[in-house]
Amino acid sequence: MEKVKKSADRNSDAIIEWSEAHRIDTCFERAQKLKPCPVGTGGACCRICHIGPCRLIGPNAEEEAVGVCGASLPTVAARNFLRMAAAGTAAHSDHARDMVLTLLSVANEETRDFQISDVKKLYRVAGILNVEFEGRPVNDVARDVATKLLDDFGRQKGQLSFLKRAPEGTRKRWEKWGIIPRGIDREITESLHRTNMGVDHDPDSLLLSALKVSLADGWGGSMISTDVTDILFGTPRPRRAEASFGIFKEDEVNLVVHGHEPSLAEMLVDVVEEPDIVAYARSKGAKGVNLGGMCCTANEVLMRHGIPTAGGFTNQELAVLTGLVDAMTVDVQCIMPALVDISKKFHTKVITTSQKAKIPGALHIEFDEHRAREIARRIVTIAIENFANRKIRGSLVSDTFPVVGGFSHEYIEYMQGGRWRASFRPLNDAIIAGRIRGIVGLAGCDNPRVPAQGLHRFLASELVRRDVLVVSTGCGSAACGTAGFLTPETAIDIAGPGLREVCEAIGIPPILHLGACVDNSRILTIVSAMAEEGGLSAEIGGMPAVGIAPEWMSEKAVAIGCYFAGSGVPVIFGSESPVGASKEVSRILTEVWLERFLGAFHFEPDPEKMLDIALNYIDRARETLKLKKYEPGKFGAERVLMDMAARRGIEKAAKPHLGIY
Ligand code: MSK
Repeated sequence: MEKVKKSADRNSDAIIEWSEAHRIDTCFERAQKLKPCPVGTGGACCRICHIGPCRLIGPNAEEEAVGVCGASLPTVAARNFLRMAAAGTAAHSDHARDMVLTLLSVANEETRDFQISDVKKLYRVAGILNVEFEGRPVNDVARDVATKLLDDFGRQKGQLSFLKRAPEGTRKRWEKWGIIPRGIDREITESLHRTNMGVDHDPDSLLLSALKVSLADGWGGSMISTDVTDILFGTPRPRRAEASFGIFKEDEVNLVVHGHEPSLAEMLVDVVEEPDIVAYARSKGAKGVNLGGMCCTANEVLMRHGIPTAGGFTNQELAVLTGLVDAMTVDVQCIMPALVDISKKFHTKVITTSQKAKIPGALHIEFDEHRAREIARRIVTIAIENFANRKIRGSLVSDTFPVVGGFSHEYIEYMQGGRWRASFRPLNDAIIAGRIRGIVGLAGCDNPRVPAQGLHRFLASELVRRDVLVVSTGCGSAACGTAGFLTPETAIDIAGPGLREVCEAIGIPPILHLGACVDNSRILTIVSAMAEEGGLSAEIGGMPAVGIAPEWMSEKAVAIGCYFAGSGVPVIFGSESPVGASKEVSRILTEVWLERFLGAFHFEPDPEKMLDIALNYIDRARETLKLKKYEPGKFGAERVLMDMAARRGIEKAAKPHLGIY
């Protein structure tokens, strides 16, 4: 019988086999040994007070089971779900807050190690926030932008600044159902209060709050993080990079940046090239310092600098198992504490860098944006000095896959018409004509409880085969990247005929890597722009667009799913449902949310069924919009797509104005 693979990625699988042979446990073995709690999995465990924990189980649990206080199963499941959404929002938004504080300190010239890289983006955001920018010093504009964005965290009344970027129809639905978020921190606090013992017991009300707090993530924390990071470090445009464990070099110092916050990683990109640092590495017998990424910090520096990635969440321990990682910095979110133990079997230094995220046994060097370069140099020096300590050569994996990343929403607009005619018109027209069937956002984590990365790869390839344009973020992008899917050639190899034509005309892959998990906010911007462009739905709801997180595991994913569903995009999550114990809660997430917001939240572990649900939503939306029925290879009338030559012609002829590029 063929052995069931623990990871769909052949390089990961080779390292897992090596680890098993050497009796070193990784998340894959631990996932096998430690089965999920059958009560907690479906949301039937209430542990918000210490009369319990209460387990609401039994044949008629939905109708009859109650906790000691009388809380029903739907109440408990909805309350657990809201807490997940609130925690996810808190994580993204606290990351965003740090980015805004960095922008403020740059504007106030308290740090000279960072500058504003994208003044045009700063002006664009200033325009959205009604901050005057014409003729003013850049730092003054940046200070006002940062101050206004900080207000979004603590606002008590009113609404978040970026909500106005959503189409009017979408906003009206939020207003009707009372889910307009006021301030980010306020919504998180209120969610925790609501779910406290003895407060909100109405499942519908609790779930509306899950939408409200999650909108504060998507249109607040995540969108702020994306925009401010672009302002500080540059708005991404396509770059070539490499993916998988072969990025580690035998003859260079390998330093890995892992987590989510990009500021230290940005400084490291610069510092590893400093002549003194290179000379020091050479003095220790290495050819230089090779920077690589992991998880979403990787996505941030891949998108902006083409730094190679070793992969997503489930690859973090496997990177150490190569024996080639001299140091790994970890900031916040998705960092396995097991890294420290596994690193002790090798020589790798695990360096925690956030005051919020410490791990016993790790070296702690706290990042401070005011001393960014000094701290980055210290970390690189530690990595260099550790190069000579390599003792065990771990699993041998040497190949890499080419990747094209860097598709910001600004670049996607630009690539459809150049600097002077940037718009979403060609994309809308291609959808109208049936050349592109619809769009799927393939996002979220990879997971050791399924053949890791396998569901992402299956769905990505099956969707593009059926002419669905895929936009990917987070570890979904890593899964596609380490499969070699993130290249324009993928369009020729596997895309359906309509999508292939579009990709060939523009020169893009059929799977567009949009960035880190906070960059799911770019998808909100894209679907809003498509609605504004006309010809499809006038609001986000009703677009032939779906979100899928087939291997999700983080609470952040729940917040992302909720802000998509609340904005009008149906989402399908893999694995067992965290509210599966309650039929009523499952019904509200799917049927009731679909009716109210045109978005729905499904949980479906079977990837074939996920695909069917997604295509069904897309085809139903096409039908409702009275678009041409999708038939592979048969297209209706549409506008002519701009190829590169036509675009250059327009750019030469046009006069400059304040465009994005
Ligand atoms: S890192 S949240 S495992 S996408 Fe953003 Fe990956 Fe999921 Fe973490």
